[in-house]
Amino acid sequence: MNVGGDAHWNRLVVVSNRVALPEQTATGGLASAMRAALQERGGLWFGWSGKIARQTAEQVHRLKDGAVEYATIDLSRADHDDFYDGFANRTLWPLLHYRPDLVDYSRRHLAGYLRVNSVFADHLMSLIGPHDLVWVNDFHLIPLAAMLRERGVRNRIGFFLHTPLPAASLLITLPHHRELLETLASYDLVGLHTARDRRALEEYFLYEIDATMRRDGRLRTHAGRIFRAAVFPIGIDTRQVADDASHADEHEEIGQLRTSLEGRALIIGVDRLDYSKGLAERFQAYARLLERAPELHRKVSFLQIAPPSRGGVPEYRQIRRELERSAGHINGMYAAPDWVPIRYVNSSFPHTLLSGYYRTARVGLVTPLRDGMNLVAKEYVASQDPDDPGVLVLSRFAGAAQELTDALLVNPADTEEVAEALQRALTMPLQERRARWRRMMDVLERHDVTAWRTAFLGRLAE
Ligand code: GDG
Repeated sequence: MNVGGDAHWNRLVVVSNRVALPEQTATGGLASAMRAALQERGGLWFGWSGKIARQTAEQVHRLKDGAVEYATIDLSRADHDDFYDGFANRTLWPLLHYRPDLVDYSRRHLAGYLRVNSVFADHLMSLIGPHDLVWVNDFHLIPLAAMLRERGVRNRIGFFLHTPLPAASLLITLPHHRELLETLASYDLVGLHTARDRRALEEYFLYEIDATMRRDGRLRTHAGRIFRAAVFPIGIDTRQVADDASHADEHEEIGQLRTSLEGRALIIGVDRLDYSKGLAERFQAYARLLERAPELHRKVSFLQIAPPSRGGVPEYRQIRRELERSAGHINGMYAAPDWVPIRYVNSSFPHTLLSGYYRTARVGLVTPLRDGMNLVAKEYVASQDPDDPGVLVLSRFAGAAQELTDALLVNPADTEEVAEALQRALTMPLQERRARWRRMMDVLERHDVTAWRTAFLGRLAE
């Protein structure tokens, strides 16, 4: 492929904390996007193997699959705990999701984060060819380009942040924020999901780092580094999701779900079990709906799929306990011998099944408190039956709300507003559902995941 008309850059090197190896099914949108980009032009995917070993990176595991090569390293227990559970998931994740109250900072975790990034840099150095285009993903690896530059790497290096980026006034609450965030200037291109995130980055560099904005829109730091921040909202494989959903009837499980509903309208939520997803608030809003609309009793069912994640972090264990209590409480209040208001499921399902579940649901309920994008919102829309589509109720604080303006947009903290939106969604006339769905589907067809990675790589190669 000739990205952005520049044939000079040939191989693609993708770096991310986790690598989806060929025999593993690429679960999230990110993994499948990266795999497709690598298959298209050939390249290397480097990252953590997902395994803990006696020592970090004792050896590099290499694997070749057609034009794509995989190189992964193990982490020691201490490095994993400080870097991944520690600084990435207990410091950066809550900070980037506007939760300074949950930020747990320690010098030890920061040191572990920098240590693992520098191990990544040491290994990558010898894997990168002079004409490779390097694409680093996500908040685990912010300082990687700076470390590669220190080691003499002069390739084009791009970075994509999959989370939101909060305002400078919040970013500065992180101890040593400058030491960390200024390293973003070592990339040539920093991609973000929304204009709000880009503004936050620019504001931070202009007012906290004394950078200047050049006439061509790039930022220049006082040290002379020049880089661009730009918006690339990630998309999904729209056609594939729609196709999977239209064949959903072939799966026994979809039939079983339909039968179990006995004609009730289904509301669905699908999220990693994470406090940023607003699940506790969502359960409250559903309870409020049942309270204010007794006529809906026995007529609706809410299915929340929430596969647990990051079990090594205490906040995640706590939210899990809280949700179990809340679901139990709501069912205890409203359930009847023949009706369970909330079906709360802590396991994960293959994508093909998920799209069938989405299609079965009259309402997609996606109410994160903050989300970089939120692919579930997009998958829900793409899975609908064009003749009888469901309604998306979407948080204003998901990046997806910038594009899916025909969803019913809500503030997830406003229980009353979410309950009202649910009620409206459940009673929305077919004509309005179709019109809203068509406009959202147009957006998803135009801006799918292929368009996303082509735009990012094109800009990087420019
Ligand atoms: C981060 C950012 C940003 C969910 N349950 C199952 C399952 N999933 C899949 C969904 C979807 C993906 O995982 C989740 O993506 P999201 O975007 O909703 O959320 P994060 O995991 O937090 O992703 C986010 C994203 O990166 C991309 O930039 O949008 O803002 O936080 O594709 O379908 N997949 C399978 N079984 C499940 O049970 N197979």
